[in-house]
Amino acid sequence: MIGNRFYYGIFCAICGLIITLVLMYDVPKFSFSFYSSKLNYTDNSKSLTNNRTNTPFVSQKISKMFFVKNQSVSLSGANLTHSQREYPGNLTSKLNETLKNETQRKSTGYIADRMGIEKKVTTANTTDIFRKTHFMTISGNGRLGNQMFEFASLLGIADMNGYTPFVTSQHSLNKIFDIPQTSNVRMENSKGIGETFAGCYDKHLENLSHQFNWTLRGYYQSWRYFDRIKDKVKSSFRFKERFTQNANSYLSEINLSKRTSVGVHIRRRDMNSGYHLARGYSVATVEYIKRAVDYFKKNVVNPVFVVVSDDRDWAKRYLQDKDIIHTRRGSSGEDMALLANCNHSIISTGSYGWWGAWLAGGKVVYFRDFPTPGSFLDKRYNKSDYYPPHWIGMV
Ligand SMILES: *[C@@H]1O[C@H](CO)[C@@H](O)[C@H](O)[C@H]1NC(C)=O
Ligand SMILES: *[C@@H]1O[C@H](CO)[C@@H](O)[C@H](O)[C@H]1NC(C)=O
Ligand SMILES: *[C@@H]1O[C@H](CO)[C@@H](O)[C@H](O)[C@H]1NC(C)=O
Ligand SMILES: *[C@@H]1O[C@H](CO)[C@@H](O)[C@H](O)[C@H]1NC(C)=O
Ligand SMILES: *[C@@H]1O[C@H](CO)[C@@H](O)[C@H](O)[C@H]1NC(C)=O
Ligand SMILES: *[C@@H]1O[C@H](CO)[C@@H](O)[C@H](O)[C@H]1NC(C)=O
Ligand SMILES: *[C@@H]1O[C@H](CO)[C@@H](O)[C@H](O)[C@H]1NC(C)=O
Ligand SMILES: *[C@@H]1O[C@H](CO)[C@@H](O)[C@H](O)[C@H]1NC(C)=O
Ligand SMILES: *[C@@H]1O[C@H](CO)[C@@H](O)[C@H](O)[C@H]1NC(C)=O
Ligand SMILES: *[C@@H]1O[C@H](CO)[C@@H](O)[C@H](O)[C@H]1NC(C)=O
Ligand SMILES: *[C@@H]1O[C@H](CO)[C@@H](O)[C@H](O)[C@H]1NC(C)=O
Ligand SMILES: CC(=O)N[C@H]1CO[C@H](CO)[C@@H](O)[C@@H]1O
Repeated sequence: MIGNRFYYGIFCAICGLIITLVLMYDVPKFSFSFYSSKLNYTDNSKSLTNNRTNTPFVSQKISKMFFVKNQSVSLSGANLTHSQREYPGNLTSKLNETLKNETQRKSTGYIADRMGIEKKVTTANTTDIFRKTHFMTISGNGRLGNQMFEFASLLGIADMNGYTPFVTSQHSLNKIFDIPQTSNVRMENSKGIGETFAGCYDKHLENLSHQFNWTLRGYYQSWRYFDRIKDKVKSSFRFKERFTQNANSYLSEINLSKRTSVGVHIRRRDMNSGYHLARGYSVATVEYIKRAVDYFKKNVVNPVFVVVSDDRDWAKRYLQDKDIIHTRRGSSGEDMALLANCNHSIISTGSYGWWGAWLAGGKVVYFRDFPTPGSFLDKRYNKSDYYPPHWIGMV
């Protein structure tokens, strides 16, 4: 009997030890690796969770988020119940809400690799993983000013949706700037998306489905797309060395020391054709430019006006003043760098001047009759979306 009790005791002790070991090892980890091997994921797949008992994970190969069990997943307080498989949409919309809250962003979670080995992480990792599988780019419409709007809005729209924005190294913006978001990533599963109107902020773009990579195919001419990341936009328009050098050497050549420079962009040629005028493009009047010049003479110290125009003869004929300098003709990149280097701006019509003024960053006076009130184009522009509120409209 004593022998039996002894063996029974040893048996219980061994059982207890096994149970303890199993519990210590953490059963869900086991079930995780079981499910994941069944589903045959790639080695770089990662598990993503803020609780050891929940084991959703991302497979980078197929870039979808899966949950291996029917579980209630608590991502910083947002509960989701998952069936066996879950595609990114529902989860990422929760993540989106979650990650935009700074308090929650700091909360911690767990990330597990394929073998179920978990590391404590901040939810920032969730964003990292999302960004590595969700890309957004632009198709590239129009010339420099248009493309700058497209790119700036790309940065903004990507930011709102948690995507990674990029342009290719062949994109024509890269002829003038060294765009930091340059990548030759080949998007799979890319879908094109437009906008309601070129000059109206389109709220739909704040909330794109996370099931696709996106190619933005519109013009997106509104400061509202990128206002909240304007510093990033500004630093992304990094002029190639030679444009900055040209602009600087020109500005020192004309010796503006101790003067406040006001870039004046006058666009006339293409805008002044019957077709364009009929659609609502307009050309700034001499009266408007003189009024804008007067404004700066009254409001800034010792201004000098640096005129960039596609119609220099017109500008020289109508704008004669000791404080007005008519620049030599430069390339679109050189002129943009010059305008961007001025302290303040006067713009006429079109997106090119708009961008010169935006980059310059000082006071801006714009021609309020662009687009022509009541015209076809005017109906497609919401002026309060197009012109930043602190810019000063005049006619
Ligand atoms: C698992 O993946 C490997 C490599 O991708 C593939 O060769 C194999 O057929 C897959 N097995 C199953 C069961 O899907
Ligand atoms: C993880 O889940 C368990 C049970 O569902 C719960 O008791 C625990 O508080 C959770 N831990 C965290 C960090 O959320
Ligand atoms: C999440 O689920 C848990 C358990 O079911 C529950 O106690 C908690 O209140 C839920 N939280 C939210 C925000 O719904
Ligand atoms: C998961 O949950 C759903 C509904 O809650 C249920 O219909 C389904 O059978 C469950 N699946 C598994 C594998 O438990
Ligand atoms: C989100 O969940 C609902 C209900 O579970 C499902 O019908 C829907 O397809 C899911 N959406 C996505 C994008 O996965
Ligand atoms: C993403 O977050 C924004 C702002 O918090 C919200 O308006 C939008 O609906 C969210 N998108 C999704 C898909 O939930
Ligand atoms: C952010 O999350 C914290 C913690 O869940 C919550 O207390 C706070 O109200 C949230 N703030 C906003 C602006 O949603
Ligand atoms: C986006 O493209 C990448 C390839 O660069 C791919 O791995 C990923 O699955 C795609 N994302 C979506 C959401 O389809
Ligand atoms: C975001 O999109 C989803 C699905 O398309 C929709 O259900 C939701 O209402 C949208 N949210 C906003 C804030 O537009
Ligand atoms: C530039 O102009 C200032 C006065 O406007 C003058 O004092 C200075 O000598 C000039 N510099 C050059 C290099 O011409
Ligand atoms: C004008 O711009 C130049 C070059 O960016 C800068 O050095 C100077 O301080 C600015 N002057 C004023 C009055 O803002
Ligand atoms: C697994 C992983 O990528 N963990 C990283 C999560 O983010 C923190 C902070 O950025 C890093 O220290 C971890 O290495």
